Amino acid sequence: MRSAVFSRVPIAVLALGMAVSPASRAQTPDSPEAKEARLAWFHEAKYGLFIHWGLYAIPAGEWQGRRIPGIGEWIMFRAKIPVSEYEQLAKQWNPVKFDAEAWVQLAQDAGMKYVVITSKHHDGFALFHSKVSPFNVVDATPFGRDILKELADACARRGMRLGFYYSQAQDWHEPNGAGNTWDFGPDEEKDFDEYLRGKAEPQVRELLTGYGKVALVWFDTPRLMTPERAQGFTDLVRSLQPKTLIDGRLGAAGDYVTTGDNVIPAEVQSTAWEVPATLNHTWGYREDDQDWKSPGDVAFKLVDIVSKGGNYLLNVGPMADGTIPQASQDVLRTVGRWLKANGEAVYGAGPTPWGDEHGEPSSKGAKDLRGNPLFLAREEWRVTTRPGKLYFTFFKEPRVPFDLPPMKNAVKRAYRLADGHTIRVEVEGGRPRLLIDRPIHDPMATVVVVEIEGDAVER
Ligand code: JFZ
Repeated sequence: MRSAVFSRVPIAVLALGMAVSPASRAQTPDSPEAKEARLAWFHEAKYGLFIHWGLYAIPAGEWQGRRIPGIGEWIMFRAKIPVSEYEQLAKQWNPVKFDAEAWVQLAQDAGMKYVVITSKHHDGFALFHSKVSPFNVVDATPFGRDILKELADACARRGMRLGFYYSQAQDWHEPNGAGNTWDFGPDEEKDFDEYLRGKAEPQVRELLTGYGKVALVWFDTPRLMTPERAQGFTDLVRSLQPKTLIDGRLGAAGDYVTTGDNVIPAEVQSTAWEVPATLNHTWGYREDDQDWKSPGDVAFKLVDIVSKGGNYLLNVGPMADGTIPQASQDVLRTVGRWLKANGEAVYGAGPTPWGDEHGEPSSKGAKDLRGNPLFLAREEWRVTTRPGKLYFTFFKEPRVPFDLPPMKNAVKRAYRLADGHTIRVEVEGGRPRLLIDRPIHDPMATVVVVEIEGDAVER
């Protein structure tokens, strides 16, 4: 009998839905608890190294003597290069100076806590030994080494989290992949599911079964990605490595929001988010783009992003010989040295309890290029938090005395994070203010820690 009853019960229970014990619901990979558990390292890490590397590093922005404008990794698309010509680049691929240890060392020197590399970008070339497509670094090049294997081993040896960027939808090498209309015609007429079943899903399975622990999969440009197609990838990742994070560009909600390229929200965001950013104006290496962000700009953006609850995934585009441009290494190492002394204000830190310091919408209703209300950003200082501590990071000389934003909490003491130097606090009209020594200690950015009564700010 029970069974008969039982047969009705499951549907009823499912219908009731909520009858499932919280414990068992928490077990499902898509439960909020499981997601928060997956995100724990991400919230601690804050700062990662993005690596765009592939055949496009060979032309480096130029094709048949012509400079092809735009981001370097899109040269095949911008110059409408036929597959038959583009895949010849594989025969030239021989980055003999590639040293996975050196790359992970750079990430560590830079103060970065995770690395995400392009396992396959839109051009369809795999930087790993794929058994489902011969268009890969081991089978199609004189180099013949599995770059992701070497990087995964170096990351594992050094305790660095590794993630894989994978272009799940666009694949300009495949007749049924999205994006190559110059060889294969309009996407709408392609058998996209054949490409997903025949290449994309099997390659994601290879990445999640052959390269150790994968911290995250960074999907991108979700063209033609219906909820069903996206769910196929979600189920695949969850079934193979349940702890692996999925970014926000799969074509369905991932574990966190991915903003547009180099787009930093104006204010604090309540959900987990990450901004993918360039150090110059391209992801893949371009010989002619030497317009690098300054260390001060990178440090500001990092603290600005953390003060708004986000993560910063900052990119390098290695050259075809396997080395990372010295200029980008120098910027990253300079910020890394700053983080050695001031990392407490960044790693695992929470967003500002205030926000006025970020700026305000234009009072005159002015619009930005996208027609959104213009936001007048302020960049003098930012606040990040830990229980009982507020980290004020000054990027410009503050007005002194510096009035602390309104809070009910009493101030216990204040000091400079980098060297512990005491900062005098005075209370004027019930409002605590800091007598910060001038000029500020580190012109790139100086952090003053304010210890308060209580864990969190009470407004
Ligand atoms: C994509 C790629 O096309 C590009 O090559 C690079 O890998 C970058 C990280 O991601 O470019 C995008 C994708 C989405 C947006 C902008 C650029 N967007 O949502 O604004």
